[in-house]
Amino acid sequence: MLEELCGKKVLVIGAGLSGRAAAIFLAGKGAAAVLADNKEADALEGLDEVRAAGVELCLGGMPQNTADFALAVISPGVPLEIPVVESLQKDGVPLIGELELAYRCSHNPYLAITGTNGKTTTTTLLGYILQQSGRECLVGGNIGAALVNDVEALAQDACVVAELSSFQLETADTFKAHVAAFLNLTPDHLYRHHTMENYGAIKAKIFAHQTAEDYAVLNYDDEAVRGYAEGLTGTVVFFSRREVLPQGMFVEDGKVIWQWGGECTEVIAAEDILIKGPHNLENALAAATMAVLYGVPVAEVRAALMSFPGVPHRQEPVGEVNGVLYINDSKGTNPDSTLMALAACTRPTVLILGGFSKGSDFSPLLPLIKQHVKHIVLLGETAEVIADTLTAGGFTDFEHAGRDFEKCVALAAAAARPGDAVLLSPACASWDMFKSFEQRGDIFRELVAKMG
Ligand code: UMA
Repeated sequence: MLEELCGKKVLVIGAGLSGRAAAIFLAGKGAAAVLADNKEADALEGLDEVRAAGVELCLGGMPQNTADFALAVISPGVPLEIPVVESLQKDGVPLIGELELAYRCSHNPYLAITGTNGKTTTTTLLGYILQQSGRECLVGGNIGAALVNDVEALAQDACVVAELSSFQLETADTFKAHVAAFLNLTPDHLYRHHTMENYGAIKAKIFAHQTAEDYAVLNYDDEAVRGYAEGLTGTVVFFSRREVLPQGMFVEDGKVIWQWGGECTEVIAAEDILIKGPHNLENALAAATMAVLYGVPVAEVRAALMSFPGVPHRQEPVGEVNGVLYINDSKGTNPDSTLMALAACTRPTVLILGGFSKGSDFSPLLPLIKQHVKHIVLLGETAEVIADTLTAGGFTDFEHAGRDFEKCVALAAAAARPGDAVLLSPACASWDMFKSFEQRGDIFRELVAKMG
């Protein structure tokens, strides 16, 4: 593919992390790369590097004439229903995402993970298991690292561990994973995918093009995910936290068991896994299944599970001040993710909720809020919608912080008593006030450090 693109015009849509990497990569291969973004230069980062690579910029809007492009690479966060995509389609220009571009330039097998929640922890853990066992791998994708620039340089026996979002899978075409895992499916990104059926079907593309030598790893406990097993071309392997399975990875009497090919092996006692909580047990089961299928000996998987410390911004304790534990779960960007953080609460909790609106329904949070939460501070664009949901559900112990994050954290601290926790798990994306959930979590961490 790359030889064909040499000297040809390629359009890259979106000048974020993914688009900049794709444009620089394509320019390096001799293509005439044009990087387009709706934003103007002063609202964008990293343009010097892009210019230095010889990429042409088209800022403040998309190109009007698309007929002379040989290929278009669209960033994951850019919806497909925009005029420039329509124009490209009319002109017959192939459109792919950066994942597909990276895949077409790869020589190594992919171990890929999708699901609504737990992707980042599972991806990081799988990368950790492989590295601890001395296997080279590149960890990237939705986790915050474009893949395209690094895949070509990988050693022959290395693999790619990729966190994949529905946005990335939507524009995948020939992508195939040797081991692919689908962790769970709950409402998210419906403003873009419209229906759960569509959202689930896009995520299930992670199993596309697999053969019997490849593995499709599915969460048996998630009915929707389990349903995708039927008709898959890869070898189906289930993991389960709740049920003893005839084959696969499961928990029995507090022990994680791997039952495969007529052999039964105890992997680890569940309590010896360092990351805690029911959802983390599921993440550990998924990562362990993938590692074992990729050939990592069970003893090495066990050692890694005993020492993996977890991931920043996912239920990350960031400090204890005046007996109050502050927990950064900024990656709680949808109600289901926040539910998991609430399920892991062990102290009376002051909760920070709210952010960019994805049209979510917050009512499923109510039962666990009533169980664990003493007070809520509401933040950002979705504050009113959440307030209405809480009031309708009979929970009125909340207050508003507007769009002032510092005030929000101060209000939460003021409402907490020694022995309590303050949990930042907003159930919303961060984009109404922050660049990313990482930035939101980092600022939270800094504000807590200042209190101490
Ligand atoms: N843009 C346009 N026109 C549009 C929409 C956007 O020009 O109609 C431009 C924006 O002005 C902006 C650029 O597109 O400059 C942003 O592109 P992007 O949203 O794809 O962001 P990137 O920085 O390229 O990051 C993307 C992923 N972002 C999204 O999917 C929203 C990152 O996932 C990923 O880490 C990165 O590529 C590398 O692969 C982040 C994410 O929030 C973590 N993912 C969602 C999630 O986890 O819930 C799916």
